[in-house]
Amino acid sequence: MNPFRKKTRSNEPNPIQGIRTGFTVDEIKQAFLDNLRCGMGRLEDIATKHDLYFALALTIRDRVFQRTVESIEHYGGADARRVAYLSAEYLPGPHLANNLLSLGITDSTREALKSLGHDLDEILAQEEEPGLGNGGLGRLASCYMDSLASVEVPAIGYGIRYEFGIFDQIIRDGWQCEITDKWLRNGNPWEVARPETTYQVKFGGRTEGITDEQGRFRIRWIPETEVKGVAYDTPILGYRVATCDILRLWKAEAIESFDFAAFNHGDYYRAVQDKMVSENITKVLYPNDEVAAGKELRLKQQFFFVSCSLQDMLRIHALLGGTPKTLHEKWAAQLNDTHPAIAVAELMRLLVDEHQLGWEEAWEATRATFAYTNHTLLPEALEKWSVDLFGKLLPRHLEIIYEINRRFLEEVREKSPGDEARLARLSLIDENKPRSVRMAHLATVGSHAVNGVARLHSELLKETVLRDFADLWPDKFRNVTNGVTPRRFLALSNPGLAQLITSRIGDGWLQDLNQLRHLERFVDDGEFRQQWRTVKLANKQRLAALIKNRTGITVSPESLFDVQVKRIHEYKRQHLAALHILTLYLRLRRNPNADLPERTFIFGGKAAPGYFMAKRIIKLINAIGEIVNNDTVVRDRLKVVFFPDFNVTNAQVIYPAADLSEQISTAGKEASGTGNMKFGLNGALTIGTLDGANVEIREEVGAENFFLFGLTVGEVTQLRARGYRPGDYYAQNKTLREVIDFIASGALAHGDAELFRPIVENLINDDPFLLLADYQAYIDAQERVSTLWRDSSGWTRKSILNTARMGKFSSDRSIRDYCERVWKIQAGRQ
Ligand code: NBG
Repeated sequence: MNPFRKKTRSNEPNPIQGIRTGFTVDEIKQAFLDNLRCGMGRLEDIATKHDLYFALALTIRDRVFQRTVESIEHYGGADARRVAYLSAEYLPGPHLANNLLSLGITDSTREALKSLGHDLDEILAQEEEPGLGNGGLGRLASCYMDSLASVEVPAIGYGIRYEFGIFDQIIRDGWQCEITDKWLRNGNPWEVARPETTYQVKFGGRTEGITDEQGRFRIRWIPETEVKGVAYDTPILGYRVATCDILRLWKAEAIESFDFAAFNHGDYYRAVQDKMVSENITKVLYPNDEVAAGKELRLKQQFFFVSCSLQDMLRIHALLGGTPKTLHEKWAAQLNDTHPAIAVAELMRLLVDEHQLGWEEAWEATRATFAYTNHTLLPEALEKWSVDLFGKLLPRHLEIIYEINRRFLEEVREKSPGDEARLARLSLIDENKPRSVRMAHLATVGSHAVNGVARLHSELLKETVLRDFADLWPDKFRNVTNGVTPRRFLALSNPGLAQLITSRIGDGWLQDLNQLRHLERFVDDGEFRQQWRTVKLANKQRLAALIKNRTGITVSPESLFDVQVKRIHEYKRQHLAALHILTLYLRLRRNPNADLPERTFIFGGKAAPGYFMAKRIIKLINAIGEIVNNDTVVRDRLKVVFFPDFNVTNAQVIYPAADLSEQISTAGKEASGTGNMKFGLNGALTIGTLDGANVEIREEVGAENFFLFGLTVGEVTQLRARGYRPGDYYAQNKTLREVIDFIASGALAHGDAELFRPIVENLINDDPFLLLADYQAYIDAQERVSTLWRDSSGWTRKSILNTARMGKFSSDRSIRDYCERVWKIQAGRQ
């Protein structure tokens, strides 16, 4: 019997009313008071901000869980295939405001609280966001969870419940300092522990061949250690629909009984040590963005969460009446980059070793279950694990990978006999010392579909990193351009603009972002333009206040807000923007009357703690800020701000305030970018290269509404082939030379010429990301920005058009694309 199946079915999203789950002002008010007393044990008069936040979170959680249960009942009965999104990272942002929005009770909640003398916004500000990811990849996973629920696809997002997420960044003396992220310190009202939904995960040891009771030869894995994974569920509500999906994160715990022997012998410490070692697995997120860590603990994390998730999927499948062989009929599992790629070998192990399937049928089910999304072409991010480490930690999986490889290369040999070079390129094992397992190859071979995250990236993927695979299986490759959720990144972040838009075209855009096109009717409406500018100005005032609060710097909301927020990476070229600022600075120093519009440069982003150049780029930006912001000649014309601790919460204030969006990576390096979409949605104009999704953004908004500059991918390749000599650009471009000499002089470092020497020498002698080659084109494009900025209504017109034409970049569209092109699932309730 299917335990999920509902006896009676109601399509009413919220059939239960009353104080526990009702939506009226009075019901919310009473529930909040009840939770303060019965949930928190607090008298209202002495309740702290945290008490108020928690009581409200519990109140809203009841209303969310009401839908969770309804959803489980509904989809338990449906024959629908469900999605398992496997991702080592998630960046959901604060939950409370988003849940209010999804339920449609923001206003009634505000009113309920107001009647009690409390301010909703103050309470919302209490929430600490789960920083369980590094950057774009983790945030994309959360946008996709939001959209899966909103377009009504049953799904579980599987991941890791890191006790410490991405570090908090503070800036001290211009340098980044990392502070441990204790996000769970005040408790987390949004998760429910499921102490009975647990799985055992094995590590290390050895394998042996045995003959089972039926006389069949089998492999048994005798592990060295075992840990337990415990499920923690967070409900992810769809916007204004009955569907509620689940984010299921695994926490590692010791298997209590495991070291009983030590305990019994009085070695209490050893027994406890075992517990500590087990729990270490989910202790902390690796803070590297796009760099493979290569650490044993990281491989443990990957295997740990994948093994728990697959065991969970098989259990749910069995509950629904399925057999292991038909897993793919009920589950579509998406590998978010190669971090969960070990799933291919683990599912094979579970099917063959534990469920006694034959190799062929297991392989068929495995391939039909998985699809793989590649998120980067950067060589340093392509995961490889040394065969030694792999064999030590996962001896059975290494055997399975060898067997997958043997059969795969056999197939290749048949198609291209004698082509040994091709075999070596395709192999799952890189034979160069130290021998290693290529995770992207494992993911590609073990999946029925492989996609990149923007059109250009998907093309380059087929031409470079996975070229031989694309030759072999052209039909396996497709593109799904990334998207972002308009709920969080427009409705929640920018309520002023959301209201203005809705006042003109209704609120259908929240579920169908293409409806923003209707705004085009108003581009020449003077009143509308004025309202558009008023909203932007208010958003800039809000950000200016936050900047003042966080950095002490005063910026003018009237100035052009020129913003670059993203992880700090050389390929993203924050230092190219720095060269531009210094160009303007030196120009103004020479000619204080130069006609330059007032600009505020705002940077934000974390650097991996071990990334030397990235950390020095942060210092450079802060050093420029110190000079520029304190220079009496220049400081009312230019301001430079490094906004500390860029995260989802801060992003929600920054994107709506931007006039100009900096998307200036070296062509071919940024797989997609998603910040570019969030800026555009909030009416910023983009200055950018033909890279990632910029290409499609420009296509959508129109070339005349986008500031394009720089070498194309083809030109980059040609330039490198000819032999790139950055020194020539330095020698030939006087302004560029002055800027670089200025940095080299030590003028930004109180005379210390050493501080930025690594950056200067890197640029002049090597410049792997072609800053010097793109410098002049960038400066010229920035001139065009300044010219347009002086024409305020011309700028506003383009700003409106940018927002109006961002429909394609909704993550709802991306999820529908995945449903159609990859998962073969129909969105929407049947
Ligand atoms: C990042 C890319 C971005 C892209 C996000 C989401 C990794 C490995 N890749 O360009 O650099 O937008 O993924 O797809 O983090």
